[in-house]
Amino acid sequence: MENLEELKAEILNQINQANDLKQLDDIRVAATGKKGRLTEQMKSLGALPLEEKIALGKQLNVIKTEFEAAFEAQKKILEQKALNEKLATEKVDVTLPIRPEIQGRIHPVSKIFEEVAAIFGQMGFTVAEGPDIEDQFHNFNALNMPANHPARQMQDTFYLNNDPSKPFDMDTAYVARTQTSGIQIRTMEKQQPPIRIIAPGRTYRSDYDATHTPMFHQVEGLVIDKNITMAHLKGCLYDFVKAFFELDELPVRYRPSYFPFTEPSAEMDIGCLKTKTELKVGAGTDWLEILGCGMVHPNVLKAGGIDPNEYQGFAFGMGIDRLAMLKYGIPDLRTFFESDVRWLKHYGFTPLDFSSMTGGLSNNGGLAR
Ligand code: 2U9
Repeated sequence: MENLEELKAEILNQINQANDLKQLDDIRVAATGKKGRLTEQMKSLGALPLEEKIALGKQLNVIKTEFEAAFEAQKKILEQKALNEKLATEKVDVTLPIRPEIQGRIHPVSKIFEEVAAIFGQMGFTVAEGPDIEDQFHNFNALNMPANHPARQMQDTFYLNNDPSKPFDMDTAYVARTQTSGIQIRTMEKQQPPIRIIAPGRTYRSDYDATHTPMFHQVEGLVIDKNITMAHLKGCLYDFVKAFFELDELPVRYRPSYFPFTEPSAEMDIGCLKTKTELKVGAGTDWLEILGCGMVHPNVLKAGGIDPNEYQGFAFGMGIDRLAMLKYGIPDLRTFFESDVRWLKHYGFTPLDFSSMTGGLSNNGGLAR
C-alpha cells in the first residue's frame, strides 16, 4: 500500500494546480480512473486481513469523496475562467448588417405577375400556361379571327418558318403568340366548364417605341359556367382593380369597345388625377384605361368544344408592363429589358417580400423593397 496521506496530499495539490479542464480530467483519470492510483489501492484491499480491509476501505472511500469534491470545485473555477477568456476575445457588433445580405432582386414584371396571381388565386382562379410559339388556329382562328380578318394584319405578327427546307408558307407557319389566348383555347379543349383560369405570359408583336417592345407581358383571364353574365365580369374586375391598387375606394367605368373574340366588348377605366409630373390613381376627374374585357363570343366557345347554348363566359386581358410602370412609377418601358443591375436594385423587390392577399401585396409587412 502507498502512504495514503501522501497520496491524498499529492493529488489534491495536482487538482488545485490544474490550469485547464483537459488537464483536470487527466488528473481525475490518473487518480480514480480504471487504472488510477486510488483505484489500484482499492483493488489491493482484497489481499489484506478483514479488519485492515474494513479500516483502509473506509479511509479510501473518504479520500475518494474528497477528490470528487475537489474536482467539482476546481472544474467550476476552470469553466468560469474559460468563459471569461471567451467573452474577452469574442465580440459581437450588433450594429453590423445581417448576413448574408440579400443581393438578388425580383423584376417588377415578375412582381406584378405574382400580385395578379395572388388576387385571382384568392377568387378561385388557377394559373394556366402554354407555348410561346403557337399555331395559327390557337392564336387566331379559334379566337374568331379567320384568315384575312383585319385583326390578323393589325397585330404585326412574327411568323416563323416551320420547315427551312421548304419555301415559307404563310398558311401553315407558326407564330410567336400575339396574345396569351391560345392558353384558354387549349384549356377549353381539355376541360369542360366550370373554367376559371388566368393565363399569364410573354407575347410578341413587331413594334418598338417608348411604349411598345417586340416582347411584352400579358395576363388574360377566362371564366365559363352556366348563367355567367356581364354583372359577374364587372364585379370580378372591380374587386381586382381595388385589390391591385390597394385601395378601398376606386371609381371605375366601362366603355364599349370591339375585340373579335368577345361580344359585347368593353374597356375598363379607373379614376385618376393626371398632372404634368405625376399620375395619381384613385381620385380625381380623369380616367385611365386599365384593361379590355367582354363576354366570350359564341364562335370562340364553339372552337374550344363548348356548347354556347349551354354555357356563357367572360374574358379579360391586360398588359403587365404598363401596370408595372403605373404602379411603381417607372417612366420608360425600354429600361425593363436592358438587364441593368443598378436599375434592378432600384426598382426590383426582395424575394422575401412575396405577394399575398393576407400578408400584403406589394409591401409585405412594411419591408423596404
Ligand atoms: C378566349 C376568349 C376571350 C381575352 C381578352 C382583351 C379583351 C384585351 C388587351 C389588353 C392590353 C391586350 O396587352 S394588351 O394589348 N387585351 O383587351 N383580351 S378580352 O379574351 C379572350 C381570350 C381567350 C378563349
